[in-house]
Amino acid sequence: MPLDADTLTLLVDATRKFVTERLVPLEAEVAETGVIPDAVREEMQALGLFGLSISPEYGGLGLNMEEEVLIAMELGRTSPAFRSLAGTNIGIGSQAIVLAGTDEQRARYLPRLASGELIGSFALTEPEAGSDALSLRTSARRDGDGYVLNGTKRFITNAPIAGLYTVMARTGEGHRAGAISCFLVEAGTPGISLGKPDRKMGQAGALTCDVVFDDCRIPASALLGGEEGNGFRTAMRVLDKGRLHISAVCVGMAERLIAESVRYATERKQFGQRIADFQLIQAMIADSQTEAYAAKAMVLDAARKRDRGEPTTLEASCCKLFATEMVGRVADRAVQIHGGSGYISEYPVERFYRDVRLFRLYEGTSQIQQLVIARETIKAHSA
Ligand code: COS
Repeated sequence: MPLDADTLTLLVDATRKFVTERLVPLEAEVAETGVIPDAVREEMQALGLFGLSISPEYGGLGLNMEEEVLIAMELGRTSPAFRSLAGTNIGIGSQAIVLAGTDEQRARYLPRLASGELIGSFALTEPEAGSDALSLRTSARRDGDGYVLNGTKRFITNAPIAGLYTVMARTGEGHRAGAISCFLVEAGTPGISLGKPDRKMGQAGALTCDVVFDDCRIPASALLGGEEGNGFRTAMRVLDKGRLHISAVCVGMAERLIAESVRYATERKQFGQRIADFQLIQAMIADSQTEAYAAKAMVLDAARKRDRGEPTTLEASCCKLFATEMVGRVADRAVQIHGGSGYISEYPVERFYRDVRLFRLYEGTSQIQQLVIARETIKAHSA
């Protein structure tokens, strides 16, 4: 059930105000310390940001995809670490439960994920299984009335603060989807240990680390949906939504970078005039604006299609490929427009330039999106 137009406008405006007045002033501090203050998390909880798309039945706001991407665009206008904290709970940190959980699993976890009391994380990637996710090695061995997990997960977003890990693990042999199952593993279960926080190029404050399972015993009730063999397909469906959400974040970030570029170009004077008056600067602004608009139109179109219940694997990958590459170009132009000032940390574009690099890597690299797009296109034309 979509929100009425007034409520949606109120929510978008409230998010924009929160981003502008509360988060933007904290960007430099979070980049420096790598820590998002607890008070900010509480304010994000109060705004409902942890439960945007989770059903009201479980305490969320129940936004459809079009509404969610509009909010994600607003959150994209600041350091990605803030979005990462809340966005994981409505995306890859909860979607497997939403899509394939039992009623009991939904009732147990979704209300606390929606409120932000519980932080979720998605544990698919491994040291030897990145793009080739099907080759993951973490095993879940049936043992008595439960399973025993062994293996290492890598670059797991929010793992250092997560209360719940959605873990894809092998319950069968071979490079095939039916060999992978999905488990809901609670933090603090004996046999889980965390690696050191990853030191990254950017996105300070968005926490990632290894999660290691060493004879970690979990109950049979941790098996998602109560059925083995659906873990990989569920993970792919989770990513179909996640890729659209990330694309929306890229649109917001591009709009912020354009705003920063215009601000600088209208203040900075060279050769006796504002650099915004030079056509070569204007060309960069025009290219960035055009590309951001194209990405926005794509994301909204794909989100509406998803809301109509149509398959959007192809569209999600098209959006992820275009929007993440687009924001990389926009960030590059933003630095160029700032000249030498764009290379020093006093201006946010230096930080955003590093932050946006991750968008082309996580939730599937650009090359994986190309592969999915080509496969889906060839399939559609061969049908
Ligand atoms: N929705 C539902 N099911 C899907 C799907 C989707 N979007 N994509 C694939 N599947 C299913 C396939 O239908 C197939 O099922 P069957 O075995 O029943 O036929 C199964 O999953 C295996 O898919 P496929 O044959 O395409 O597997 P491949 O190993 O060839 O390729 C890719 C899968 C490369 C697309 C996948 O591994 C991938 O997305 N890798 C990137 C992983 C990633 O994004 N990591 C980021 C970590 S999370 S931050």
